[in-house]
Amino acid sequence: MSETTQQQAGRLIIVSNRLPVVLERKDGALSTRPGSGGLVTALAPVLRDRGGIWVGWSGLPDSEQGEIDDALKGSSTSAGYELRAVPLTMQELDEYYHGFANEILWPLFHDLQSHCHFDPSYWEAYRGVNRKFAEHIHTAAAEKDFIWIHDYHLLTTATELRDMGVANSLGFFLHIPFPPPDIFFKLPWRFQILSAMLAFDLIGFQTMRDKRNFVQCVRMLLSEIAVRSEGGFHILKSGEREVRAGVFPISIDYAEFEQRAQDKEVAESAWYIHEALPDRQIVLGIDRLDYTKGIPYRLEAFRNALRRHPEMLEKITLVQVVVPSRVDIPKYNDLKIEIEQLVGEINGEFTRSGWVPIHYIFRHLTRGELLGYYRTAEIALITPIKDGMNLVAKEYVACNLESNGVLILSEFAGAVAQLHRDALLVNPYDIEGMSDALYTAFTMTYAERRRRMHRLRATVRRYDIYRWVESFLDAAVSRHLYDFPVISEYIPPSDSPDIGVSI
Ligand code: GDG
Repeated sequence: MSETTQQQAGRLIIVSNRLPVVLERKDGALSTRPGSGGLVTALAPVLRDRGGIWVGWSGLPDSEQGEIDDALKGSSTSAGYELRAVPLTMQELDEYYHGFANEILWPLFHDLQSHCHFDPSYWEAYRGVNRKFAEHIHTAAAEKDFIWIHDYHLLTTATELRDMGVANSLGFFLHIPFPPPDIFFKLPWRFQILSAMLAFDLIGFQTMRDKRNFVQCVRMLLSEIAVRSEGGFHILKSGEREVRAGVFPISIDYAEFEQRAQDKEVAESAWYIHEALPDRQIVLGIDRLDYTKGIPYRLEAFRNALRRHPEMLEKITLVQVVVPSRVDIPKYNDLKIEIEQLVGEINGEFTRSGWVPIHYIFRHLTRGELLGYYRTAEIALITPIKDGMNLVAKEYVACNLESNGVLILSEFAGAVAQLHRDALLVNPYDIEGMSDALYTAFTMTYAERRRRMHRLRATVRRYDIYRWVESFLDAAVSRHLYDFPVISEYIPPSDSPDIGVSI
């Protein structure tokens, strides 16, 4: 963080749906272990240095608050910042989290309105839980603290805070896409959500596309708001209040991934994977079980490539890891059945003695295993139908120490805005196009792979998670207009996507 920012700032209060620790009950007693992930890694040093609090749900519904607070005390001390739990009942969890957040906002913001379940009771619960979060923040915050709220679960928290008289500077970052007006307007509570968002002071999006969609929605739905653009931001003015909207593409701790990829454990795991799958290229897909990740289309594309390019038979294996997620929601279980059926069909059609085309893994990998796959795979096939950013793409690049990998990336992942020059881009609905990209990757020369991967690695190294945190905080606290590299919007080419190999 810049010196000016540090001088002007109070503490930092981070708010997210979940706390960055995992609470577990063993033999009746609660224990905690640190959570993982780039966000915690990047924010922890800032929280420690500057002093701060992380507010979020503990992960255990219907728990006794005193017991949770006691369990969190130890973690707060070892983390060097305070953890404060917002208690949620099972009913709140069902209606606010599974319901409004994951059966309405998640599908709608990923352009899948047909997956939405617009149950009015979900809205009441969402408002109620956002109010509850606001009450806990209100109790925790002092006058000069900067409050940074994360993600779609908490879109209406700022307006609740303002209603309670909280005048602190409030930042918000949306990790998922923001949809265009014709989709956003399907939301029965579109007016309330959009107006509530204007109670923040700074709103960060992953891409220019998301920011543009948001600004268009404001222009069309809230015509009394004056909008101007200045120094990379859109500034939305309502009376005396100004809200700034900017673009801050999230990233990873590049140095940590690169370092960890060299560990003995990872090297061994990579060696075992190659031993088990000798003389062939490994194509890697890693996704949470989610319909936005485009897994069935990807499997169809792999089948199409095997049918059209017999020289790939026995020379390529797709390792598809699906990490269990939201399995209580029926749509997710349907997706699991669909994936497993397709894997069965494809393996049934092509398997030969000694070669199974798809290795399907349905479980959470350890970090060592995950990095082992990143290091080993010659091709990463990342084809979400829509994705805020997609960190798997960046992690693969950081772990590709030999610079021999090819990144095949969806045009609709946020990461495309930064990686489009050197990845092979695909439309995730275009089965033949993805199959062509697979063949292009399969036959790409080492020199070409190296050239592309070098540039990809340089980009991810330069714009890492630390730069992301710093840019957002600098913009929010010192009201710098913009210090993130200006990122152009990715617009698909008018002919077919560039999957050709440049000379
Ligand atoms: C949301 C937005 C945005 C995955 N499998 C395993 C595992 N992972 C880790 C990866 C990566 C993370 O999970 C997945 O991050 P993504 O960005 O790909 O996707 P979402 O979970 O949907 O995240 C997304 C992100 O927020 C950040 O703003 O990019 O667009 O949807 O870090 O490494 N980790 C381990 N085992 C696994 O099996 N250990």
